[in-house]
Amino acid sequence: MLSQQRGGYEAFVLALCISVPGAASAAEQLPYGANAFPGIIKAYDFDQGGEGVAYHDSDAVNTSQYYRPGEAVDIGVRGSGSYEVRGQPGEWLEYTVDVPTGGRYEVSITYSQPSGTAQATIGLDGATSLPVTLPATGGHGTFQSYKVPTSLEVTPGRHVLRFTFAGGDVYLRQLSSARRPGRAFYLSRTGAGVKDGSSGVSAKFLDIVTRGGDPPTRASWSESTTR
Ligand SMILES: [Ca+2]
Ligand SMILES: [Ca+2]
Repeated sequence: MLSQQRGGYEAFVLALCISVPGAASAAEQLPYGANAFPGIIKAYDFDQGGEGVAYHDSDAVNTSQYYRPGEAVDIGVRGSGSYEVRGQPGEWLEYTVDVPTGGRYEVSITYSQPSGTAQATIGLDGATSLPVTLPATGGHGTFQSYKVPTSLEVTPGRHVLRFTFAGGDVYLRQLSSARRPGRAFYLSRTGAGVKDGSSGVSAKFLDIVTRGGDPPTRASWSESTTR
């Protein structure tokens, strides 16, 4: 009888441990906003999960204390009243993105950069890393949209998009995406890829070179403007 009671107690304690969300486990990365391709991703709608999981910030506080004051990411407001993330080189933000329809997507970045150029990278699922050079906008309160020259090939399903502040003094307001028309798959001796047929004679070809693994863990991207 005693052993039965003890067994019941242990089972009860075990059930308690199981039912406590997140007990003694690493922070889980979860979406904050309903981000999707195509669509607009507000910079401040980065994922939940905190430092090192959903973002990297150089200190532990949101110095401006806007919108999500409990996070370390620095969210401020300039100009028209829309919030922006104020980045420093090395900091990054991740966004869980749902993609109902796969395809090739153009990504545009709305940002401000007072003077000189800024650098950023856009990553997808820890693999793709597109370097981006952002022209100056003339002031932190002057925001512009810049279309990333290389499109992203995105499969249907859930992905994680990473924006990294790589250089400059960027205030990031949003990322927007639009699906490109006229795409077609091709196979060649050098690999499989996607042909963008929407730009006529100067059609660009995107070669995807996978580096092993199933599914591939990393990919490098190269473009040429001739067949
Ligand atoms: Ca910061
Ligand atoms: Ca901070």
